[in-house]
Amino acid sequence: MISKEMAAAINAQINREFFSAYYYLGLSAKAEDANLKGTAAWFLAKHGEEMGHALKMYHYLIDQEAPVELSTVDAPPAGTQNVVEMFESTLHHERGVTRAINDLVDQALSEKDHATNVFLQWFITEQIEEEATVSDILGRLKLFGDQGQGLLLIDNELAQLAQGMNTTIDAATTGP
Ligand code: OFO
Repeated sequence: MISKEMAAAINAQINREFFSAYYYLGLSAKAEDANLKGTAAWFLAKHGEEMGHALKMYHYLIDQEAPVELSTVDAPPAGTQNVVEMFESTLHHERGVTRAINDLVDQALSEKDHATNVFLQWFITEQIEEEATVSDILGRLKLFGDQGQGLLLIDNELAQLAQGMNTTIDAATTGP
């Protein structure tokens, strides 16, 4: 059993994870609109990953017999973005999520809630990987150009990356 405060903080994070999923679905739609099929597939795979993260937390609350409180998910930002802006906003977004996960760990540690601390370590590692991947894509876009053949090359790479992404993350359990 975890504290009411810890459960509330995890419920808030569930909302952020669903927002992340929605955010990436919005970017996928923008990429579709720009005929960037690989980029759209990559953001759609991100959408699936974020849904998995939300469900992982959902199942953790259930396992801990803590109440699940679902709340309204904000709409993703409207408007058009070029592909560099899409990945810049993704990096900015993920850095915000990393701060939120770090705050959750701080809270678990301050409550001496070892179970939640251990549970959250998976998310800490995931955030490191996500930020690194997005930085890498952004670096390549800036290096090879976000237009013409360079963009086509990166779009094809993103299509391949999307195929390898673990969108079937084991969301039905709290384990890694
Ligand atoms: Fe939920 O993994 Fe990043 O946002």
